[in-house]
Amino acid sequence: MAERTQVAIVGAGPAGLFLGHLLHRAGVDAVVLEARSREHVEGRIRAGVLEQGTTDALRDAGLGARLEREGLVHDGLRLTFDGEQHRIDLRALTGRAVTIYGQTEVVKDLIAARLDSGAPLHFEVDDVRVDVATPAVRYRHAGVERELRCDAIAGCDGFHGVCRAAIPEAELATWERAYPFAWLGILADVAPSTDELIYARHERGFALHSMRSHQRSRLYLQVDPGDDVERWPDARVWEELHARLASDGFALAEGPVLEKSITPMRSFVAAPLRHGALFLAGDAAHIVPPTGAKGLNLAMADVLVLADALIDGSPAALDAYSDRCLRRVWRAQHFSWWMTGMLHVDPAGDAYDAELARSQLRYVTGSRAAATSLAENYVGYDR
Ligand code: RFL
Ligand code: PHB
Repeated sequence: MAERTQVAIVGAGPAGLFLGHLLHRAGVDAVVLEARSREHVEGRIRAGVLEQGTTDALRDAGLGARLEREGLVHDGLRLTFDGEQHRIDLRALTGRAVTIYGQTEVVKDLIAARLDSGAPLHFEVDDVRVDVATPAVRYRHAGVERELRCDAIAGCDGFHGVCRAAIPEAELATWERAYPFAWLGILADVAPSTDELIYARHERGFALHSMRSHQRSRLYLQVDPGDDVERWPDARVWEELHARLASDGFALAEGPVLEKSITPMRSFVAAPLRHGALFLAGDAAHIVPPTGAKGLNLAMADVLVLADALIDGSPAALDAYSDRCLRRVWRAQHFSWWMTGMLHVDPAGDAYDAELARSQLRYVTGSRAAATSLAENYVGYDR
């Protein structure tokens, strides 16, 4: 069966769904194709921090109602090291703040908006094949072979998707960094023990206290990349969190663990983001380690630029897409790599590495200039 649309969007993560939403509002037809089920996509626990630019964009696109009610606005964050907690006042240093609102909630809002609008969104599609020359996307849905002809293909299918692989290797430059650690994350049914996120560096490794609401805490621990959740029973996770987050006056409350998983950490960039009629956006084109809370925000920023280019439709606008995104992408790459190095313990590192990290932490918490640099990157730097 053959269909036609203006933009074929592969992937219903935040990038694909937000792009579909922006195009629909501008009267551009698109079909969103997603490999997984709606339940799976809505249940995946991932990012939690939205930059002000991201929340502004969601509001401008008519998606602000629940975000406004349930999002937690944070004017600062905490850095704990050597058993002391320090505050970075994001608002005072930059005039901006971040909002804690789970990626799952963003995705639920976007799916609800798309289904309400009646615009096409197909879950559980199989065997997606991208034909950049025609251009078309071929796939199977409910056992039926389909062809979607289009003017443009948006590759929003994440790091493990098929779109990036449709670009000939010789046409794509890639940059990559692997890290000798991973994050074990838990979602706990307990009120957060802190009113702002705590990023901690401890000699036993990194820890992060984040949250999803006034009742739900999200916490992370640096673990070995080869580690297994089976080796991390709840009691061991809490013991390690107590040790690494410890500081004067801070007490960590425990609660039932609702979810536990291990995520590897990687930095990756592929460029250019355009190959003929195919445009890559979000994790399909670039990955950052989560320490800087940038991945979701970068995906949303790409898509804002891509939607404008596709709506404009001129060769100049489409040509400018890749370079316009890559400036921000590389700033976020550097910031995420830098935060990761400062806050984690490299198992192959030595005492010299540890002293450099501690010195850097003293500098960013002691110097207004250094704190401002961290803060302006954390809230989102887009120039
Ligand atoms: P996604 O979310 O991976 O969505 C891609 C979608 O494409 C589908 N797909 C396909 N569909 C059709 N055909 C195929 N062949 C397909 N192959 C794949 C997938 O099923 C999926 O639905 O990419 P997108 O939209 O680019 O969004 C990127 C973000 O998800 C990601 O950058 C963030 O989650 C990263 N991240 C964080 N980002 C932040 O901005 N702030 C944070 O605080 C933050 N914390 C995190 C994070 C990521 C984490 N993990 C699990 C990697 C914390 C963690 C632990
Ligand atoms: C989260 O709440 O999941 C989270 C917060 C900050 C990060 C990464 C993840 O840097």
